[in-house]
Amino acid sequence: MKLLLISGFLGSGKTTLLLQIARRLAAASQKVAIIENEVGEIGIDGQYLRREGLEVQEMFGGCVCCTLAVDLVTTLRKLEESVQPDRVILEATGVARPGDIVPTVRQYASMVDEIQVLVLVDGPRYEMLLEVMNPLVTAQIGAADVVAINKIDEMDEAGVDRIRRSVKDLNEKTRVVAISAEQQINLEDLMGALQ
Ligand SMILES: Nc1nc2c(ncn2[C@@H]2O[C@H](COP(=O)(O)OP(=O)(O)OP(=O)(O)O)[C@@H](O)[C@H]2O)c(=O)[nH]1
Ligand SMILES: [Mg+2]
Repeated sequence: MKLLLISGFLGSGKTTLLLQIARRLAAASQKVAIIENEVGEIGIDGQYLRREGLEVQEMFGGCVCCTLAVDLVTTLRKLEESVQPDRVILEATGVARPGDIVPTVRQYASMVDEIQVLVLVDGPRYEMLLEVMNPLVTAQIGAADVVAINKIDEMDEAGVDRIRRSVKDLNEKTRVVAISAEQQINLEDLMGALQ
Protein backbone atom coordinates (compact mmCIF):
# COMPACT_ATOMS: atom_id res chain seq x y z
CA MET A 1 0.00 0.00 0.00
CA LYS A 2 0.92 3.61 -0.54
CA LEU A 3 0.58 5.97 2.41
CA LEU A 4 -0.27 9.63 1.96
CA LEU A 5 0.31 11.64 5.09
CA ILE A 6 -1.61 14.92 5.22
CA SER A 7 -0.15 17.36 7.69
CA GLY A 8 -0.78 21.05 8.29
CA PHE A 9 -1.85 23.44 10.99
CA LEU A 10 -5.29 23.30 12.68
CA GLY A 11 -8.00 24.41 10.31
CA SER A 12 -5.76 24.57 7.23
CA GLY A 13 -8.25 22.41 5.29
CA LYS A 14 -6.89 18.87 5.73
CA THR A 15 -10.27 17.12 6.02
CA THR A 16 -11.79 19.15 3.17
CA LEU A 17 -8.87 18.24 0.91
CA LEU A 18 -8.73 14.62 2.06
CA LEU A 19 -12.31 14.10 0.91
CA GLN A 20 -11.52 15.56 -2.51
CA ILE A 21 -8.41 13.41 -2.89
CA ALA A 22 -10.24 10.26 -1.74
CA ARG A 23 -13.03 10.85 -4.25
CA ARG A 24 -10.55 11.27 -7.09
CA LEU A 25 -8.61 8.15 -6.16
CA ALA A 26 -11.83 6.14 -5.86
CA ALA A 27 -12.91 7.40 -9.28
CA ALA A 28 -9.59 6.06 -10.60
CA SER A 29 -10.54 2.62 -9.18
CA GLN A 30 -8.19 2.79 -6.22
CA LYS A 31 -9.24 1.25 -2.94
CA VAL A 32 -8.83 3.97 -0.31
CA ALA A 33 -8.79 3.83 3.48
CA ILE A 34 -8.49 6.76 5.87
CA ILE A 35 -6.83 7.11 9.25
CA GLU A 36 -7.95 10.10 11.30
CA ASN A 37 -5.73 11.11 14.18
CA GLU A 38 -7.46 13.59 16.46
CA VAL A 39 -6.09 15.04 19.67
CA GLY A 40 -9.41 14.99 21.52
CA GLU A 41 -11.75 12.09 22.14
CA ILE A 42 -14.48 13.04 19.68
CA GLY A 43 -14.00 12.00 16.07
CA ILE A 44 -15.77 14.81 14.24
CA ASP A 45 -13.73 14.50 11.05
CA GLY A 46 -14.03 10.71 11.15
CA GLN A 47 -17.82 10.84 11.42
CA TYR A 48 -18.01 13.32 8.57
CA LEU A 49 -15.84 11.20 6.26
CA ARG A 50 -17.69 8.00 7.14
CA ARG A 51 -20.95 9.61 6.12
CA GLU A 52 -19.32 10.10 2.72
CA GLY A 53 -18.95 6.34 2.46
CA LEU A 54 -15.26 6.13 3.24
CA GLU A 55 -13.51 3.46 5.29
CA VAL A 56 -12.20 5.33 8.35
CA GLN A 57 -10.07 4.23 11.30
CA GLU A 58 -9.71 6.68 14.15
CA MET A 59 -6.84 7.23 16.54
CA PHE A 60 -7.56 9.40 19.56
CA GLY A 61 -5.91 10.91 22.57
CA GLY A 62 -2.44 11.66 21.27
CA CYS A 63 -0.38 12.28 18.19
CA VAL A 64 0.86 9.66 15.75
CA CYS A 65 4.17 11.52 15.60
CA CYS A 66 4.94 10.66 19.23
CA THR A 67 2.68 8.89 21.77
CA LEU A 68 0.68 6.95 19.18
CA ALA A 69 3.54 5.94 16.86
CA VAL A 70 3.24 2.25 17.78
CA ASP A 71 -0.56 2.34 17.44
CA LEU A 72 -0.14 3.72 13.94
CA VAL A 73 1.83 0.66 12.86
CA THR A 74 -0.84 -1.59 14.40
CA THR A 75 -3.62 0.33 12.64
CA LEU A 76 -1.82 0.06 9.29
CA ARG A 77 -1.39 -3.68 9.81
CA LYS A 78 -5.10 -4.08 10.62
CA LEU A 79 -6.07 -2.20 7.48
CA GLU A 80 -3.78 -4.34 5.38
CA GLU A 81 -5.43 -7.48 6.76
CA SER A 82 -9.05 -6.31 6.62
CA VAL A 83 -9.32 -3.91 3.67
CA GLN A 84 -6.12 -4.32 1.64
CA PRO A 85 -6.25 -0.73 0.41
CA ASP A 86 -4.17 0.61 -2.47
CA ARG A 87 -3.88 3.92 -0.66
CA VAL A 88 -4.13 4.90 2.94
CA ILE A 89 -4.59 8.60 3.66
CA LEU A 90 -3.60 9.64 7.16
CA GLU A 91 -4.83 12.98 8.49
CA ALA A 92 -2.40 13.96 11.21
CA THR A 93 -3.26 16.34 14.02
CA GLY A 94 -2.54 20.01 13.36
CA VAL A 95 0.45 19.95 15.66
CA ALA A 96 2.06 16.80 14.24
CA ARG A 97 5.60 16.84 12.92
CA PRO A 98 5.49 14.64 9.83
CA GLY A 99 9.27 14.27 9.90
CA ASP A 100 8.86 12.18 13.06
CA ILE A 101 6.25 9.88 11.51
CA VAL A 102 8.13 8.95 8.32
CA PRO A 103 11.05 7.08 9.98
CA THR A 104 8.65 5.02 12.17
CA VAL A 105 6.64 3.96 9.14
CA ARG A 106 9.76 3.19 7.08
CA GLN A 107 11.25 1.09 9.86
CA TYR A 108 8.24 -0.74 11.27
CA ALA A 109 5.38 -0.70 8.76
CA SER A 110 6.66 -3.11 6.13
CA MET A 111 3.27 -3.22 4.35
CA VAL A 112 3.79 0.42 3.30
CA ASP A 113 5.70 0.48 0.00
CA GLU A 114 5.83 4.23 -0.31
CA ILE A 115 5.10 7.20 1.94
CA GLN A 116 4.38 10.70 0.67
CA VAL A 117 4.11 13.77 2.86
CA LEU A 118 1.65 16.44 1.79
CA VAL A 119 1.72 19.58 3.90
CA LEU A 120 -1.18 21.99 3.71
CA VAL A 121 -0.48 25.63 4.26
CA ASP A 122 -3.33 27.89 5.36
CA GLY A 123 -2.72 30.64 2.80
CA PRO A 124 -4.49 33.59 4.46
CA ARG A 125 -2.92 32.79 7.85
CA TYR A 126 0.53 31.68 6.65
CA GLU A 127 2.50 34.80 7.50
CA MET A 128 0.95 35.06 10.96
CA LEU A 129 1.51 31.35 11.70
CA LEU A 130 5.10 31.47 10.47
CA GLU A 131 5.73 34.21 13.01
CA VAL A 132 3.82 32.79 15.98
CA MET A 133 4.40 29.05 15.41
CA ASN A 134 7.71 29.23 13.60
CA PRO A 135 9.38 25.95 14.71
CA LEU A 136 6.27 23.87 13.94
CA VAL A 137 5.50 25.46 10.58
CA THR A 138 9.15 25.25 9.56
CA ALA A 139 9.37 21.59 10.60
CA GLN A 140 6.19 20.69 8.72
CA ILE A 141 7.29 22.38 5.49
CA GLY A 142 10.80 20.96 5.84
CA ALA A 143 9.41 17.41 5.82
CA ALA A 144 7.06 17.92 2.84
CA ASP A 145 7.33 16.16 -0.51
CA VAL A 146 4.51 18.40 -1.72
CA VAL A 147 3.22 21.64 -0.20
CA ALA A 148 -0.29 22.76 -1.08
CA ILE A 149 -1.03 26.43 -0.43
CA ASN A 150 -4.75 26.26 0.38
CA LYS A 151 -7.60 28.81 0.36
CA ILE A 152 -6.28 30.76 -2.64
CA ASP A 153 -9.92 31.73 -3.29
CA GLU A 154 -9.39 34.20 -0.43
CA MET A 155 -6.03 35.54 -1.65
CA ASP A 156 -4.55 37.68 -4.39
CA GLU A 157 -1.81 36.42 -6.70
CA ALA A 158 0.95 38.49 -5.09
CA GLY A 159 0.13 36.96 -1.71
CA VAL A 160 0.28 33.43 -3.15
CA ASP A 161 3.64 34.19 -4.82
CA ARG A 162 5.07 35.47 -1.54
CA ILE A 163 4.13 32.21 0.20
CA ARG A 164 5.49 30.16 -2.68
CA ARG A 165 8.88 31.89 -2.32
CA SER A 166 8.88 31.54 1.45
CA VAL A 167 8.05 27.81 1.22
CA LYS A 168 10.85 27.28 -1.33
CA ASP A 169 13.28 29.09 1.00
CA LEU A 170 12.37 26.62 3.76
CA ASN A 171 12.48 23.53 1.53
CA GLU A 172 13.97 23.93 -1.92
CA LYS A 173 13.22 20.32 -2.93
CA THR A 174 9.48 20.36 -2.28
CA ARG A 175 6.86 20.77 -4.99
CA VAL A 176 4.43 23.61 -4.41
CA VAL A 177 0.87 23.74 -5.72
CA ALA A 178 -1.57 26.57 -4.98
CA ILE A 179 -5.12 25.25 -4.48
CA SER A 180 -8.53 25.76 -3.03
CA ALA A 181 -9.77 22.51 -1.51
CA GLU A 182 -13.23 23.91 -0.99
CA GLN A 183 -13.64 25.58 -4.39
CA GLN A 184 -11.81 22.69 -6.10
CA ILE A 185 -9.21 24.87 -7.78
CA ASN A 186 -6.03 23.23 -9.18
CA LEU A 187 -6.82 19.87 -7.60
CA GLU A 188 -5.87 18.04 -10.81
CA ASP A 189 -2.38 19.62 -10.60
CA LEU A 190 -2.16 18.43 -7.03
CA MET A 191 -3.24 14.89 -7.96
CA GLY A 192 -0.52 14.92 -10.63
CA ALA A 193 2.07 15.89 -8.02
CA LEU A 194 0.91 13.00 -5.81
CA GLN A 195 1.21 10.26 -8.45
N1 LIG B 1 -12.02 29.83 1.83
C1 LIG B 1 -11.67 28.56 1.95
N2 LIG B 1 -11.94 27.88 3.08
C2 LIG B 1 -11.56 26.58 3.14
C3 LIG B 1 -10.90 25.93 2.07
N3 LIG B 1 -10.65 24.66 2.43
C4 LIG B 1 -11.13 24.52 3.68
N4 LIG B 1 -11.71 25.67 4.11
C5 LIG B 1 -12.38 25.93 5.41
O1 LIG B 1 -11.42 25.88 6.45
C6 LIG B 1 -12.02 25.35 7.63
C7 LIG B 1 -11.22 24.18 8.15
O2 LIG B 1 -11.30 23.10 7.21
P1 LIG B 1 -10.98 21.61 7.62
O3 LIG B 1 -10.94 20.81 6.37
O4 LIG B 1 -11.86 21.16 8.71
O5 LIG B 1 -9.50 21.80 8.20
P2 LIG B 1 -8.61 20.76 9.00
O6 LIG B 1 -7.19 21.10 8.69
O7 LIG B 1 -9.05 19.37 8.73
O8 LIG B 1 -8.94 21.16 10.51
P3 LIG B 1 -8.55 20.33 11.85
O9 LIG B 1 -8.78 18.87 11.57
O10 LIG B 1 -9.47 20.88 12.89
O11 LIG B 1 -7.11 20.67 12.12
C8 LIG B 1 -13.45 24.98 7.27
O12 LIG B 1 -14.30 26.03 7.67
C9 LIG B 1 -13.41 24.87 5.75
O13 LIG B 1 -14.66 25.14 5.18
C10 LIG B 1 -10.64 26.68 0.87
O14 LIG B 1 -10.09 26.20 -0.12
N5 LIG B 1 -11.04 27.98 0.89
MG1 LIG C 1 -9.56 17.84 10.02
